[in-house]
Amino acid sequence: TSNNNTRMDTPFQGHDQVQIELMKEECIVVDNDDKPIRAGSKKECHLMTNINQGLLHRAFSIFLFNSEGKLLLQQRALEKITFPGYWTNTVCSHPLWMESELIEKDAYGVRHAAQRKLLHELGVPHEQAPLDDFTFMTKIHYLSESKEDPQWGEHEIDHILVIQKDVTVNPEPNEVMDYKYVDKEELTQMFKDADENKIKVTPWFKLIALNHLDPWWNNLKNLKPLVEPTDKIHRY
Ligand code: DMA
Ligand code: MN
Repeated sequence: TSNNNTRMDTPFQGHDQVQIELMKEECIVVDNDDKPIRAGSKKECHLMTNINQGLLHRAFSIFLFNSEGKLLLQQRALEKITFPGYWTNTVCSHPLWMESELIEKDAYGVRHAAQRKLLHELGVPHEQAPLDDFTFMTKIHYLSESKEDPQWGEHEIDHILVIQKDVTVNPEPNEVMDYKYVDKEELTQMFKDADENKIKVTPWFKLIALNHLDPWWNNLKNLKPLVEPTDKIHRY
């Protein structure tokens, strides 16, 4: 009906109601140096019309390894508005415009958000992923349109977190349709399959995996020397 603004809102046409609701979340709009400017809705931050005018927000990407050194991947649910059905790193999301997730010191804000989303997307309880077990590694700035619905996309400064921990996984089906642990060879094979259009892999996961992942994966027990200063931002 005409007073149901959500249904009438064209960029949401054909999308999942739960995911539409989540577009009300308040993301952190940042400048090119990752300094917070203001809150911006997830909807505002992910519409290509705004992104093409330079709108940029803060994100995080978790790379969780088990004690055998295998990397936990997820396949995004078909309900996701951006990159549905794509394989990606353990969890990707956004710290929100709230006091606890805005704290910059020791990447506390993004680590706190990481705990929140590990629970929401994969059902990993907080005590299995303690704040102190996440290592902030570096920041990545990139822009990418979602091919499935090109009205939507990503333009982020992505804070990368690595954690090695055995966890119990219980996925939320509205977020995650599948998950698996991979070793390096299996991951290489996945990128080959993606090149042959047999599977889809998110653009940010691919660029992080190809440009940054190896040294981290080789040094899971000694990540500290590989941590980059917070003012270093890799631009892609
Ligand atoms: C956004 O991921 C974050 C990155 C690093 C691309 P997402 O679309 O999975 O976010 P959310 O789970 O909050 O919808
Ligand atoms: Mn985003």
